[in-house]
Amino acid sequence: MTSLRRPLIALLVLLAGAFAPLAAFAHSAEVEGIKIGHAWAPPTSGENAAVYMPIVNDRSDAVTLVSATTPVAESVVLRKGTGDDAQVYDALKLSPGQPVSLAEWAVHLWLQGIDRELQAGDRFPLTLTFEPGGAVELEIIVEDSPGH
Ligand SMILES: [Cu+2]
Repeated sequence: MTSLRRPLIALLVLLAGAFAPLAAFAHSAEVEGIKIGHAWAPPTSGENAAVYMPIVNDRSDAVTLVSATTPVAESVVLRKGTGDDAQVYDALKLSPGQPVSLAEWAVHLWLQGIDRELQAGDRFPLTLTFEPGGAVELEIIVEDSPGH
């Protein structure tokens, strides 16, 4: 039976290799019932960048997004609006069962003091902390428009 098993093992190794990059590039996540979908950022060569994603709090209690950090920027704030009209927030409350879009037209993450150019296809880590819920690390995809 060895002759049959060997191809099977070879196939499994191939499959594992094919799926490994997907796992490494996971950019949606869940922590304690807080679900985060496709997280992305438009390309920029400036010092600031927006990060967008949908979040749904599937818990029975409200949670608050209290902080966001990334090694590519000095600081991350929550922002609504653009330019001089923009308002900045320290935290974002997420009511139970209510989907929230961190989007251009709504409150979104605003990275300040970026240390590199963000080009389409780049990826960078970003950690969100919820109370209650804890911290979750995401991989943000840099793309011109959300991929899916
Ligand atoms: Cu996605």
